[in-house]
Amino acid sequence: MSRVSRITVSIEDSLLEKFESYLTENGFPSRSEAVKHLIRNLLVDEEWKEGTDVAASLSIVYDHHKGGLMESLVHIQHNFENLVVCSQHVHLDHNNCMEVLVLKGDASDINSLYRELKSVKGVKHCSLMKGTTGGNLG
Ligand code: NI
Repeated sequence: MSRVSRITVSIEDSLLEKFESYLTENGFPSRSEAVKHLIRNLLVDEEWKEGTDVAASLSIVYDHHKGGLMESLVHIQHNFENLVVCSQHVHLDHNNCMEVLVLKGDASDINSLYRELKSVKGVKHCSLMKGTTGGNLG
């Protein structure tokens, strides 16, 4: 287990009040846990700027009756086959399907895959959840 340091931060009262509200609304047990959460989010944002080894999940919702749509989505995924760790297809109802992809690799490649998938005609929703492999977060 890594050593823990105690730090002191000077902060304006008005900003601290907003931070305390954030803690309460988001259920953090302490200021320390909230600060660690925010720092890790910031570090993950930085990982996506440098971008050599990141992880993400991407979800797509579409109507599988649309002609050529599924073929286009599969074709694009095959062009980025090195990024796709796994995928899951869920039949949401009679018409709509959801695909969830777990991705790992270069951030710019993952962003390219996201851009291509969300722009396919007939895709109802496509979202990218930027994550991390966790290796750089201690
Ligand atoms: Ni389906």
